[in-house]
Amino acid sequence: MKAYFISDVHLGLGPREVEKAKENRLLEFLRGALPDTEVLFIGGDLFDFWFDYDTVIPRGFHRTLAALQEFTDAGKRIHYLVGNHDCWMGNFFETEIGVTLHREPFETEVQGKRVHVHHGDGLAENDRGYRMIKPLLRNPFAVRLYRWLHPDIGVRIAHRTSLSSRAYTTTKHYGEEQGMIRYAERVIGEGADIVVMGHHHRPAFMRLGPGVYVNLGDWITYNTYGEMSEGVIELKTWKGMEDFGNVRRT
Ligand SMILES: [Mn+2]
Repeated sequence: MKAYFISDVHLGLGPREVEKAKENRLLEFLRGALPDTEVLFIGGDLFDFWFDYDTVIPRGFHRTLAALQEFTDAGKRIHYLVGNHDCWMGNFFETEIGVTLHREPFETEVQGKRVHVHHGDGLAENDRGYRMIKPLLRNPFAVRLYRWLHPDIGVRIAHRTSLSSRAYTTTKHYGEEQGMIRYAERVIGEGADIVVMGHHHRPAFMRLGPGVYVNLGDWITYNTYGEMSEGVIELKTWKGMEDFGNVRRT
């Protein structure tokens, strides 16, 4: 049985046709992985924006939601760590789909290894601005206020904000990967075996002392995923997509 890891699919990011094609790739991956999955990890930003109301969920992603449901229906666990784009999640994924939702980085044991999962946001040394904004974005009062907007209006605003937040973060990429590696070194020093992140949208696989740092890349450009079996993690490129030079296997 295997553990699979994906991150940064950003469903809903682009034009309809691009998103449909991306979701098709993701669904094919998920359906292929399902039979031998023991646990599926989602490292954040599965959606470019997500907000669930008490009675309403966003349209456009029902096929992905159903595919995830198939995992939990089959008794497979899903660990979903929210990213900076899907951090306004309510309880839909927990109560309806049955995923284990994490709002903070977490560590869990998989196949006898300590796996540490962090989305990767807020680790850049020079990103003090984002670190100040982050608690505000997650402020429960702001979320409650937002809930009162009509979904058609709220989602439109969020999409615009999400785009500007991306423009902001892409200009702030300096030092981001160094910050991630430094963080990975620290938690490996504290006993983690495998540190998994996303957010950077660039796949990476690095041995750091006794541990491994894996950046899962994204499903916008790279279509990369982690596959762990018998305690060994590999970073792979989804079939049919070009292999990238820095995607390595152990
Ligand atoms: Mn992100």
